[in-house]
Amino acid sequence: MTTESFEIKAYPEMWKDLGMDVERFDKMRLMLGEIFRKTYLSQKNRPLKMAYFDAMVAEIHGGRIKELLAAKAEGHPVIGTFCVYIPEEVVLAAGGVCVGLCGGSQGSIPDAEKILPRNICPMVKSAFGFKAGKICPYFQAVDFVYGETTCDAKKKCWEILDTMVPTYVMEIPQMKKQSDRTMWLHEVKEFKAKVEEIAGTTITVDTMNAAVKVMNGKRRALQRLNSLRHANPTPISGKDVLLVEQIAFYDEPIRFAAKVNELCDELEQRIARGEAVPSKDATRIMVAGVPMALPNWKLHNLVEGAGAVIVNEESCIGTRYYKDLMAEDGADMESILTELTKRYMNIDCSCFTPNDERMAQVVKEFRESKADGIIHYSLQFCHTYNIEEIRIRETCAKEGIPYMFIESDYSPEDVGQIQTRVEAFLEQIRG
Ligand code: BJ8
Repeated sequence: MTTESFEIKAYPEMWKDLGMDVERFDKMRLMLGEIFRKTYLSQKNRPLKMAYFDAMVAEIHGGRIKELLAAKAEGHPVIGTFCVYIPEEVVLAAGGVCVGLCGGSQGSIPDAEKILPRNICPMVKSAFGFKAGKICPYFQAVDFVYGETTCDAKKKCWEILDTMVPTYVMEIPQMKKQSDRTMWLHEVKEFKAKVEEIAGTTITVDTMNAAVKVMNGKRRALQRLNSLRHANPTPISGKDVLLVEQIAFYDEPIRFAAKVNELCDELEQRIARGEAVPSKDATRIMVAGVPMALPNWKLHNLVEGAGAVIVNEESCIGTRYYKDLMAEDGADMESILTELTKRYMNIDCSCFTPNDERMAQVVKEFRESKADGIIHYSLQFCHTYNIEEIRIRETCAKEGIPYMFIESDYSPEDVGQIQTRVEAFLEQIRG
């Protein structure tokens, strides 16, 4: 696929059947295609195996939606989620399909602001706006959505979202005491019961063990990709890895893992040849903080546009999603669910207090990725990440890690200002 021939495919008939605002959505499709061409296809020396992920973008509003609709037609529930705390293993074990519905686009925010307050996190507004404006085929295709009680913006939005699409909510503990762990196990059991009820099936030890293997396989492939990009020089751009990580949230997991592994095979060959992206002496940056939902490529584009390369995402689009696996081949449902709750309780989201594990994890990932500096990225009005930034900053100061904090949203208005700050930060690192 050449830069000129790339387009995000249109499926107006299917969109109409899904009850979407077709005319408006088609304009968004064209804009996304244009941004993708400029941001991604203009890169030099991309791995050939990125072709699959480019094709996933070309079919983002069609091919994958058709697969979801086919799964539904065969009686498999399609469940939308917004947080890596929702246990995908349980959905897979019930024969269901999980899709991440987080919003990373400015285009849907005006739809949300007609209903929600303006001064809340853009990720929440973007996701909500996609449903309110009927401009997301994934939102239209899901049978129901599962929210969670991580942050205040999300948990109060679910009440409003429920008037548009059936919305269930899972309570996520805010601390990690034994009583919180007990409560979380109870929540996971309730989640399982709800998924079974909707899927009209009973999850067995065998189906659960099989689902755990699928998810472990997917997470292992992402771990492998992340450790290969840690090579110095790095064989792949941060933008490309971010795209793969974003596609992880809507692709079919077995196929996705196979394609990530094919990409990794190519990266191993590049490393052996000493091939560098973008150049051998590029400054290496690790990004930490809030996840970047598709198509939020703003920070990566600015950092890599300034000649640096991003070598790690310590966030839920990155390592927080795949750093932990689960024990396989559990003997009975109780022990499998206990293992599952343990795995998920390792996710060090800033919604927890205290969250000391995250400080240690940030330093660990900085060292492993051989980064030269950390940019902590947060979204406007995200209180938990914006406040936790203080502790990350102090940790970096103590460890002697060059550090910068960026708080942004999805609008293009602060691009110039962030660019200036990123360039100054890179200068400071380079000395
Ligand atoms: S486990 S990070 S995916 S909640 S940025 S919506 S916290 S106001 S994204 Fe997250 Fe789950 Fe935590 Fe991960 Fe709220 Fe903050 Fe917005 Fe956020």
